[in-house]
Amino acid sequence: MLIKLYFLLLYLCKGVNVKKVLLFLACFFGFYSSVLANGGPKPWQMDFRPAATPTMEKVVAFHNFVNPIIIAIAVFVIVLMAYIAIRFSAKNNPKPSKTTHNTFLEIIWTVIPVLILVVISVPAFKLLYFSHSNPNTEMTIKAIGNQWYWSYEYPDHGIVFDSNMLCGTKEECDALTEETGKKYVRLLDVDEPIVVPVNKKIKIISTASDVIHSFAVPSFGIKIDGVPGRAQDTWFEVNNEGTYYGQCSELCGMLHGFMPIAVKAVSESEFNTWVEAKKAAASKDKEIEKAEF
Ligand SMILES: [Cu+2]
Repeated sequence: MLIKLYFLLLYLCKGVNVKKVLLFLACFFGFYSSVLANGGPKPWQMDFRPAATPTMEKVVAFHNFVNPIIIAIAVFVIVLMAYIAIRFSAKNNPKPSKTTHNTFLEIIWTVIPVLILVVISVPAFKLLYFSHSNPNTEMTIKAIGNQWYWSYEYPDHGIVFDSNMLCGTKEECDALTEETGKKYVRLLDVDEPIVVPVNKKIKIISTASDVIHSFAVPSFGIKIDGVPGRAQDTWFEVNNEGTYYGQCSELCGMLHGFMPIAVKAVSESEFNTWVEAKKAAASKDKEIEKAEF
C-alpha cells in the first residue's frame, strides 16, 4: 500500500489536476479503511480498543464517518493553499488582479461549511442522546472516586467494596504472578474488579469523596466525572464476557495514574454466584466485628 502511495505521489508531482487529486484521495481512504478493518488489539496498534458496548460501537461508527470528512477538508485546504502560493506568487503572477469581492464565492464558502456541519450534527446528536438517555436500566452500580482508589456500591444487591491497584511495576507484577500463578496487567489490574452480567443495561452513578475524579472505560465508550456532593449517571451494556479496563480520567492528585478501573463481564449465573459469595463474606465480616466488640 505504501509503495502504491509513493508512486501516486510521484505521478501527482508531474502536474496537479482534479482527477489525480481524487484518485489520490480514493487510495488514501482505501488504505485508511483497511487499517480500520483489522480488529483486535495488537502491539503498536493505533486505533480504538474493540468496542464492547452498543454505545462504543456507535462512537466508532461516528468516528469512521466524521474522520474522512475532516481529512478531506484538511487535504482540500492544504492543496488549495499550495496551489495559491505557487500559482499566484509574485514571480508567477507579476500583475495581480484588483478583484476584492465575489458574491457567488462568498455564498459558496459560507453555505458549504454550514451544510457539512448540519450533516455531521445529525448523527452526533443521535449518539449524544443514545449515550445519555438512560434506557430502562436493570441494575445500578455507584462508583465513588477516592484519593486514590475506587469504592463501589451495588444498591440493588447490598454490596459495598473498595478496589485498589494490584501492581505498578513489572517487578511487582512478576512477584505477584510467582505467588499466585495468575497473570496481571501492570497499572490496570485491581484486587476487586467490578463484576457485571453481560447483556444487561447497567446504570453507573458516579461521585467522589474528596476531589473530582472521572470514571472512564474506553471500550465501553463512557467517561463520567465523579464530583464530590453530586451524582451523575450514565449507562452501559456489555456485549461479550471478558475483563475491560479503564482509568481515572480527571487529574486528582499525586496517585491519579494509579487508580485503575477493572470490569469483569460474566454470565448471569456467574454473576449471581459472585453476589452470593460477596454477601456471605460481608455477613461474616459483620459477625467478626460484633465479636470484637
Ligand atoms: Cu482520580
